[in-house]
Amino acid sequence: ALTPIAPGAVLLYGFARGGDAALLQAIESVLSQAPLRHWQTPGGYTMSAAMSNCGPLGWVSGASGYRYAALDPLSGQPWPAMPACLMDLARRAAAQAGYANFTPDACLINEYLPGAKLSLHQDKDEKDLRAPIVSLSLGLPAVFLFGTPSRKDRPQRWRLVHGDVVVWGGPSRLAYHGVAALADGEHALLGRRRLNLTFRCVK
Ligand code: MD5
Ligand code: FE
Repeated sequence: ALTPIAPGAVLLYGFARGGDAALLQAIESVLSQAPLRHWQTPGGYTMSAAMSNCGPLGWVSGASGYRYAALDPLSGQPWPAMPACLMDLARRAAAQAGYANFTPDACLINEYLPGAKLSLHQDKDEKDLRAPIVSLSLGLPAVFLFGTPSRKDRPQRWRLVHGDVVVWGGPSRLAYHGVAALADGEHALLGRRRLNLTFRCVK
């Protein structure tokens, strides 16, 4: 089902549920090469979600700020290549939402354990803001907070479950958003965690 949740934002409910085992295997292979880690924010806090990346560019954070980098600061090596099944999923989801020829050059992998959250923020460090961001949710359900381009507006709450894909484009691309603290639970494939992958056109 294709559910519009805001102007430019489309929820593809269960879009990735069929191929989940293969997707997870590809993700675990990436994470064996570039392990999940907790970045420091520029303000000196440790993020509660753990992160890694695949593809040409990866999102990194530290005392000097946020940026996209071609090398993993932990290893000094390029990020692992984006597995074909992940690229293909992102492209098919974008096309279904009306964005033909989506070719992401970055895939950020976020891992949430119970209690982990992501504070309200905008994603605006990508060069071409006309390209959407495609996000894939796996594992435990999360409450996604979805506001507007104005921080003052109170966010709506959407429950995202295993296999859901959201395409954030148009006016939603610059909406404030976040993830509420993850509730404890057990997922058959992922155990006590949630993974979220975001596919982005950065350069
Ligand atoms: C997550 N990740 O569930 C979310 C899903 C991040 C992040 O926010 O930056 O890693 S991505 C949701 C998103 C992306 C771009 C725009 C909007 C939402 N939006 O307009 O609400 O880990
Ligand atoms: Fe974000």
